[in-house]
Amino acid sequence: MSYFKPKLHHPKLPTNRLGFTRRDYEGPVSTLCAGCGHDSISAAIIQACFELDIPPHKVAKLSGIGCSSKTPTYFLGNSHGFNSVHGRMPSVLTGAALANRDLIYLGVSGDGDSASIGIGQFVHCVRRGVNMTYIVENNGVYGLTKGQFSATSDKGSKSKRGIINTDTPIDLVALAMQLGATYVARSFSGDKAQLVPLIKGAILHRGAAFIDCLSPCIAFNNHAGSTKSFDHVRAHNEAVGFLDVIQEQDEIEVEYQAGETIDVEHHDGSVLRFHKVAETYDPRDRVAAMNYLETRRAKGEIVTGLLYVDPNPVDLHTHLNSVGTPLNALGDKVLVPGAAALARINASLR
Ligand SMILES: Cc1ncc(C[n+]2csc(CCOP(=O)(O)OP(=O)(O)O)c2C)c(N)n1
Ligand code: SF4
Ligand SMILES: [Mg+2]
Repeated sequence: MSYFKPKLHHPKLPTNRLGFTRRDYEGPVSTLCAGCGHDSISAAIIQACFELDIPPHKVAKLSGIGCSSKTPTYFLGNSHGFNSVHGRMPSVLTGAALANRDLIYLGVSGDGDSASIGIGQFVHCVRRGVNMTYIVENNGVYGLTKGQFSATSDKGSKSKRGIINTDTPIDLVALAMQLGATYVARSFSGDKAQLVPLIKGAILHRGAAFIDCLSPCIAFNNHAGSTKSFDHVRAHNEAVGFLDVIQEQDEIEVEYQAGETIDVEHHDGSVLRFHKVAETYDPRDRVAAMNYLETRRAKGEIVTGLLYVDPNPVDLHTHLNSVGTPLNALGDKVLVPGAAALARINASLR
């Protein structure tokens, strides 16, 4: 059950360029456990959409099943939404994106939803280059079904009941890079300053954007011995850099030395400005990024930030040369071209 918030708010709340307040991007009150990392990710999505001046009706949020997949109910209450079947969000999102390229597609999933039952759906959606922002709220357990290990649980990590996981984990970030995602990031629900710009950059990116967001489950995976607890992630978090998303109307206030930053320009004039922390890190170099990830992972570090970006992404619509107009806006003339056109097509195939 969801609880609705009162509509009244302070008349002086800041508004964005569309005249909307941050509250216009919220949804009903969350029913997740108080302190769940997933709620912080919802807050970051709200902030990102507010700051990007996105018209709420231009967003479609899609999810599978799980506590993480419940969260789209709690943000963007004025947007389109589809809560699908466990592990099946990617195919529903792909279909929706093909039918209407004018919407912003936001896929929200869990580590169980995407790395366990939905792994087949995940890999094909990413490798096809669907233009989307795909966020996995990764807590290393099946939270909704009370704490079983998921496919992202680290080998050697301990469950709340004291069982040691013996399986090798799936690293969704490494997989997404290998599969050709053109924007890949990892973040932490407890680091909103890092997460909000990463979500903004993903939304502006015209290709398959994937964010693996560590999001501790306080009910079933926040104990000593877990590698997805708040304490463990804070202690092992190694950021490769931090990101500023600069839109045309933004003023750039701070000057940086050449070599410290890398700019990635988007088709719409916005710029992703990557400030290096790891000196030699270049998020445009996929092979080096994969190597860096593996090297650091072997040392027990959790690498976060913008890990890889292709400045010139090519998406599924381009691959398929699909029609630019949303299918529901095509008139009868295009959809029912008549017997002569059909005869021409048939003749060309003989
Ligand atoms: C086909 C199917 N199999 C199993 C389930 C039971 N189930 C519901 S949620 C879930 C796991 C959710 O884990 P995750 O995606 O990590 O989300 P979290 O709750 O941890 O955020 C499972 C196994 C289901 N609903 N449907
Ligand atoms: S069970 Fe875990 S994942 Fe689910 S709402 Fe509670 S803290 Fe969040
Ligand atoms: Mg989970």
